[in-house]
Amino acid sequence: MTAHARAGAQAHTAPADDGARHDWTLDQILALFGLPFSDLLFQAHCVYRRTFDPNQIQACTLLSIKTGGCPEDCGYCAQSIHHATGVQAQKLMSVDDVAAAARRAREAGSGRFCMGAAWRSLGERNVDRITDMIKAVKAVGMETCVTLGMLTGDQARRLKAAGLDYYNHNVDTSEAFYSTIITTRTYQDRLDTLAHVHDAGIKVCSGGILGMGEARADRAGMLMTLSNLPHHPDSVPINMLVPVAGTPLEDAGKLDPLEFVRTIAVARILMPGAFVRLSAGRESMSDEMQALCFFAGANSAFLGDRLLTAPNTDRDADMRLFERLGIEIMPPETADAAAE
Ligand code: SAM
Ligand code: DTB
Ligand code: SF4
Repeated sequence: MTAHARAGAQAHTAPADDGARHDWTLDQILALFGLPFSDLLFQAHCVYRRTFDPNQIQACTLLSIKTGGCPEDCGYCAQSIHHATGVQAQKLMSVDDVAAAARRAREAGSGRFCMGAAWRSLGERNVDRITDMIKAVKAVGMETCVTLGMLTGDQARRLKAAGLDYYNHNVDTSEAFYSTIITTRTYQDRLDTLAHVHDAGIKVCSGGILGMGEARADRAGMLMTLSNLPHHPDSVPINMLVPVAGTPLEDAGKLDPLEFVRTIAVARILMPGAFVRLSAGRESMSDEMQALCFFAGANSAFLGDRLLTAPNTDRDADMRLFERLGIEIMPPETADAAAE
């Protein structure tokens, strides 16, 4: 472990919520958003350095274990049956195929393997296959994350018993804007699943999407929800909308890249101990924009050719960018220690 990594890991082994606030008001968060850009980035970067090594990022790999055919109507999603996007529905993958994909990801240097299913909720008949997948990926030596839609408390406890590390369940946007994007479930449904996940002792991964036509107050509202949870999420993915033809949001328009960077910076200030992930949409970002996001406190990314259905940035291009920035990929064992 490098000295930097050691310092980062040690600083982070303090409880993630140590000294962090859970009582942010919307006005206070909007005041952060409204700072001069350099002041905001300076403040975020100082917070970042206190908790993490700013020259290391965590590498995660995504795999769609069950694609398409989802009954939910999320306005951004290629996998909803409500939108004609041309995505072919596929059955739940076999445990062997998932384990083989995890081994390839581990060999490519990834520390966390995130398995996504296009489900509204986890069906009882699939629980055993999912727990077998979790055990198989753990056996490869990777951290496990799944995102399977809504969970009951009992299901969350069974996933935990199988060794699950993280559950991804995004609030996606502010409570006020939510019903503009999704009508088939409520914001409270999302919060209930997050509570089940946390209560079962699984680490929470929750964030959202920017560029869906929301206002700055919605971006601030989303971060207020996340940072005022009883425990901050351990991972906060911030996705830039990947516009998908056939979805209601295909023409949502481009968000100002500097506003995206501001959102990363505010997330870092509000949730100092979280891995803030620069998630979907990196393919449409310039190297300079990504560099600003890393400076502002983003310290996790999906590597590999694909996200779930959308393409991701080319691995070689990512490696060249990290080299130009002097950023190392966090060794999986360091990422594990930092996440404890
Ligand atoms: N069905 C599960 C659910 O919704 O929780 C898990 C999979 S779902 C695809 C995971 C997350 O991916 C969504 O909550 C959303 O934040 C993100 N996502 C999906 N489509 C996206 C898109 N086109 N652009 C950016 N993010 C997207
Ligand atoms: C998250 O916040 N982003 C990832 C992961 N969690 C599951 C998914 C991004 C999906 C991008 C669109 C697609 O591939 O279909
Ligand atoms: Fe289904 Fe998840 Fe896509 Fe919504 S985001 S349509 S729940 S796969």
